[in-house]
Order: sequence, then C-alpha cells, then structure tokens
Amino acid sequence: MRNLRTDATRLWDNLMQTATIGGTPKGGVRRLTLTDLDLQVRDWFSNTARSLGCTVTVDDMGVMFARREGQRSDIPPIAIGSHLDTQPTGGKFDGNLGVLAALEVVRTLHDAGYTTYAPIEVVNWTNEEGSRFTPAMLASGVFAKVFAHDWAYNRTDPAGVTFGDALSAIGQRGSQRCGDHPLSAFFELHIEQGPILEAEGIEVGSVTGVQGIRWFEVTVTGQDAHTGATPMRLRKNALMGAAQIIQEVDKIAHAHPPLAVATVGSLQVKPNSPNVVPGEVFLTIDMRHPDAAVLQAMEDELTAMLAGVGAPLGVEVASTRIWDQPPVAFDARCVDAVRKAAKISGLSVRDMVSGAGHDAAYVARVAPTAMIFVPCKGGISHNESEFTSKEQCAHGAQVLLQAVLDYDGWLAEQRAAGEPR
Ligand code: HGY
Ligand code: MN
Ligand code: MN
Repeated sequence: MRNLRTDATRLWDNLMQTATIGGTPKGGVRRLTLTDLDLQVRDWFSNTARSLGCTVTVDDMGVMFARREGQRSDIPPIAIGSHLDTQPTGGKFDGNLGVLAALEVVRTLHDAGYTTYAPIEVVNWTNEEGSRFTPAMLASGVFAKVFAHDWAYNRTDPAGVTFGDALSAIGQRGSQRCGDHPLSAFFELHIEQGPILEAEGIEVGSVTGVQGIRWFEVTVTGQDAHTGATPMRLRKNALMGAAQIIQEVDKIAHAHPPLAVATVGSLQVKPNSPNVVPGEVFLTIDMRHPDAAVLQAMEDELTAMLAGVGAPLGVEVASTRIWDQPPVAFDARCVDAVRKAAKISGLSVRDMVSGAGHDAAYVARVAPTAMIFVPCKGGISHNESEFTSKEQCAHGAQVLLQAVLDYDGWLAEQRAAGEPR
C-alpha cells in the first residue's frame, strides 16, 4: 500500500478551519481544555470522524476515540492522534496537526476502501497542555495509571473550578473507564516545537523518547504593607523572594549545559496593588533533562536554594513537586516503523529526543509507542506565530500513514506466525 497518499490540501484546509475555533487576532488559537471552545472542536472532531464511518466513544476523562474497524475487530487498535486543547496564546499546529493528520489517514484509507488488519483509532487526549489544569498530559496520565481518577477530577483551575466539574459541564464525561482500553500501538505526529530539524534541513524526526519533566508549585509568604509608610528594613516582601527564586532557577539550568532547561512560567502576586508591599507570591517551576540523574541533581539544587531564600527577607517559602514525568524511551519497533515510513516517502529523517512533553510519553507505559516530528518555523511554539508549512504538514501525515501501515503489516505477520502479541 505504498502508493496510498494523504491529501495535503484537505489536511491544510481542515487545519485552517479548526484554527478558527478559538482563533486569536494575532493568528494563534486560544482553546483551553474543557471550555465551550474545546467542546466546539470536539463536536467538529466527532462529526468528521462519523462522516468517515468511524464510531466515536468518549471515556470518563473525556478522551475521544474515533474507531475504524479492521479485518480483526478482536485485537486492540493501532491508535493515532494527539490533543485539541491549546495554550492561552497557542498556535494552529501544536496538537491539532496530530489529530487532524490522523483523521486524514483514516479518510485516505476510507476513500481507498482499504481495510487494515487491526482497527485504527484516532485519539483526542484531554488536557494535554496542563495550562488550565495542572499537570500537563492529565488524561493520558490517568490512561497510563500514573494519576488516580479522583486526583485528576479534583485538580482546580485558577478560578477554583475542578477538572471533574468542567468535564461534566461540557458533557464530555463518558462512561468508559479511562485506561481500560488496550492498544496495539500508538503513533503521535507533532511539530517539533524546537529548532533542530529546521536548522539541519531535515524533513522528519523519528522520535526515540521524551526528556524528563518535573513541575513545582512555590508559595512565598511575607506581609502586605503600605508602600509609603513601611520602611525598607521592616518589610517582608514576598515578591523580592520570588525575584531571587526566578534568577536562581535560571542559574540551575545554566549549571547543567547543554540540555538542562528550567523556567518560572507563571507568577501570581497578591494583592497585586501598586501601593501594597506584596505579602504573597505563587509561582510555578518547570525543570527538564533527558537524564534522570541530572534532573534529580537539579531538584536537589532547587531545594537547597529555596531553603536559603526566606530568612534574610523575613518571608516563608513553601514548595511542592506536583509533577514528575521520568525520561521515556519509545518502542524500538515503532520507532523503526517511523524511520522506514520516512524513507519510503522519500523524506530525510533523523532520530531525536523530544524536549516537549507529549501524551505519547504516558501512553508508552501501556502500549508500544513512537512519535513523528516535523519542523516548525524558527522552532517557535506555544506562541501565536507558530507555523509549519502545508508541505511539512503533508510530510507528517504521509509518514504517519505509512508508519501505521508498516506496523499493521507487522502485526498481521506476528499473528500469522502465531507469535503472542
Ligand atoms: O509541557 C509540555 O511540554 C507540553 O507542551 N504540554
Ligand atoms: Mn502538544
Ligand atoms: Mn503544547
């Protein structure tokens, strides 16, 4: 089936159409998880999948599965997909490309009247971004049995709304238990969100794994005071503590070159008034590294640093690690299917580890998994200017199609040979 080809224009038109759901004046997409906008794109997904003859189910974490039957409906499906939620100032391609390219794969099979050996399921994972509800990849984490349902349901957004209530409010809390859904394999197409492929002029990344990620929530507590009447020596300025932490977190990453990254990405100052010395600051820390030992060393340095901030400033510093996603190695057979797919598609390809987290990192714990990367302009993502060309999107969809066909053929051979799967 090497002559099967996805349709570049159809994929691009669908990408541009769905980008209008939550589209921003700067050309990005703001479609936070479990909002009405998320529901709109979920409805688009279901209607489109059903128009291709798929059956659509939703599990109790809102994860959507659009199923196309194979010759063997009794074996677990090959899943393909990503996420449709975005960052507050997200782009058109992060997550969206993976889901829409997967639908394009199904449409290509449908139009060709080709029936795969295994069923194919297109997946939309809930709350991949972790922006409205922390941590990221919440539903795929429940799917992989890393997070308990109740823990996930009780995560709250900045307005105090729980994940469970938001899920029910848009009618996306399905009956199927998240995680009780065996998969034969999972392939996720995604933009690289970094500069490597573009810089090297390589068309496809065969992703071998995902670096380790740890998130921390820190609260610095001082004392609200009048900015005019309170002498500097008597202040307990929480923002001064936060400012020191922000600087020191950056230094920790620079102390572990070239791969370590660490970021204070969100900051809430209370009471956030021009003439009040801030009495409380809440901030988040995101630390990443491909090597678990280095990531642990970074956390140890963070702990030591935080312990020394409070006393000199007369403030209290409390820190909680809310997420620990160890480095992930993807399935060798799946990665090889991606490499082969790129090569038979006439595309240049190189192995690489993902800097960004993805649902595939959790799914890899319960099913053979791999990812496909295509370049994005300037390596920019989580930014309204995020851009991947029509041709590059088409490359990704074609490699996804061929990787699925390769793996599907291998599954059939295994079964024919009587190998346990
Ligand atoms: O945080 C991440 O790496 C992903 O984009 N959610
Ligand atoms: Mn993503
Ligand atoms: Mn993202």
